[in-house]
Amino acid sequence: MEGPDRTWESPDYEPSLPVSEKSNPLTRDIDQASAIGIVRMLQACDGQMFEEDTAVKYQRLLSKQVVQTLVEVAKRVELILKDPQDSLVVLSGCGTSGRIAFLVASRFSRRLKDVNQSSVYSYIIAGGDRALLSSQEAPEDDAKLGRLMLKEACEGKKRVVFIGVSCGLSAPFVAGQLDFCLRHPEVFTPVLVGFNPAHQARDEPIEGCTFTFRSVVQRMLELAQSQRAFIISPAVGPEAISGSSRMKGGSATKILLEVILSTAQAAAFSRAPLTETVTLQYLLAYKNAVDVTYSRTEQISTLVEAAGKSLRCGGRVCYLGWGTLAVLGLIDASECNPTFGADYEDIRGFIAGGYVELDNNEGPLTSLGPDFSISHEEFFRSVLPSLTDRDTVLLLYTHSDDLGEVAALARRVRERTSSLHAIYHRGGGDNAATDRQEVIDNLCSSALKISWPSPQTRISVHMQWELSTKLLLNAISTGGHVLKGKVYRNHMVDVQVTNSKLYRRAARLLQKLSGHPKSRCEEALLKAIYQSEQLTSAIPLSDVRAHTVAANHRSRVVPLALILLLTNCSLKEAESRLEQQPIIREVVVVCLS
Ligand code: S6P
Repeated sequence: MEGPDRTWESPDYEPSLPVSEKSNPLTRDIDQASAIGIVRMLQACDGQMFEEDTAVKYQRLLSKQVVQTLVEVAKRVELILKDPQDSLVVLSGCGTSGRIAFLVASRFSRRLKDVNQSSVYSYIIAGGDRALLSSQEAPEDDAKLGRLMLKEACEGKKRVVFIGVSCGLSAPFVAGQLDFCLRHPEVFTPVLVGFNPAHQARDEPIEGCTFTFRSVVQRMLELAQSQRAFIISPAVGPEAISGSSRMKGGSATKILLEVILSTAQAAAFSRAPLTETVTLQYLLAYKNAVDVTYSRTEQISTLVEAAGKSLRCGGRVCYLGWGTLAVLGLIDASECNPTFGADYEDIRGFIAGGYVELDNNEGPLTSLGPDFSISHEEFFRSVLPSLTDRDTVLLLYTHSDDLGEVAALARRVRERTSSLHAIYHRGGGDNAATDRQEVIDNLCSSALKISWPSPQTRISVHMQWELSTKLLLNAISTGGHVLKGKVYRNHMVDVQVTNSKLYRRAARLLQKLSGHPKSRCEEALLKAIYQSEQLTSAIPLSDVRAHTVAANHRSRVVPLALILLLTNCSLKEAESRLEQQPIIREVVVVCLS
């Protein structure tokens, strides 16, 4: 059997880029693959998360040093769980990292409540709760905001374990928080979670600050020697779609945070030993979850095909879920806008019980607009009446959900579209097909049912189901958009340019695809952002923040800039080309040939 492809680990492979921004050699041709081909590529890519280190360059998820640090951090959390007075464990991040922080903090808070323990977990997401459900990329650049939100969350606390997540070791918001922790060592133990080696942390100046992400990491590395700060940054390999850290980055974040909190909680309340062996067993349980999920390649590809078909013909994909699986649906849907330039209606999530079930800090957000309507009732009211065969609906549930309710919902949806599918997880030994399950099966055109054996460790089987569901939904939304032509090779060509990281990524992509120098590519990007044939001196090249603010009101700026670069045409002509051929991949192919 062939060994894993380790091309990306070579020092000559895209040497100027950190791992999280490199393009993955495994998915170079994903844009031309069939649904099943896409799923196989994603499987290989996700498999890289658990590859062993070669002792040369990168720490990996299962590396001894990573496991050791996980144990040490869990011990700090254990201390807080045992003596929660005036103490807090804060999980924080931007975009997907903040959403996963929310998911994990909520789950573990609920667990504490169930055993009558005081709550110690809290989450912070850049941009506040609206960012749980929609793309809010600008606050990611705001280090001061990060610091203020952390300060507010920790008011009056005497001991705080702060876990800041930035997959790319790049978000100024998180750098600002870590810097704040480092300035107050009497209260804070800072922990950084990300997926690049420390020396690849971003070194770009941060507005209004004297530090960069990298300089913060350097300070942490010094303190790490005496265990006053911790860095957990294994490489998980480049993302399947370059830079799309919602995928492996999000999955690995979920794994690491859950392993820390699960082992800490087991140690605090069940006197379970907190050792490297136990921690490794937890990690391997997640590896198993990935393997079990991808053993259903054919069924996953049916779902990808259905999503692609709907998206291609202007239809929608709706995830209707229960409990935390529904939260994963909401998260996955929210990420399609910044990644693929998708409209909020293209892929939408709904959760039984709406905001009561979501249980977010700020409560119901429905007043913010139609994209914040998330309950099943809202789905019935605003989506169901216009649902047709062009649309795909996916039910997400487990055997502990109310199957009567699932069946009733399936019946109503089936009256409007035949593209109704289900993802259903059930526990070991529960193989009896209930009447209700049979009803659901008969209504659905496909049902991906996974029976999970009882886990060997204390890991909650629900957390494995969640990871499995995350992988499936990422495959469906990514695969669907690939089939729609939203990806060129393995690049997001219709990415939003709404923060400095995305702006830099867009400029790099233009250079790569057009072969033109950086200055010319930025010029084209700015023409597209400011809708201007001639750039005036009022638009200084260096003010990236102003550009990202302006880009907030524009769509398809990267495709436009690319056409400008490849054809040398006017902005007007480039726009008309895009009008005629909305499949961006096709436009790129034509221009390149
Ligand atoms: C990525 C996602 C983004 C990132 C966010 C934070 O697929 O759309 O919202 O999560 O930019 O990135 P990082 O590297 O700080 O975790």
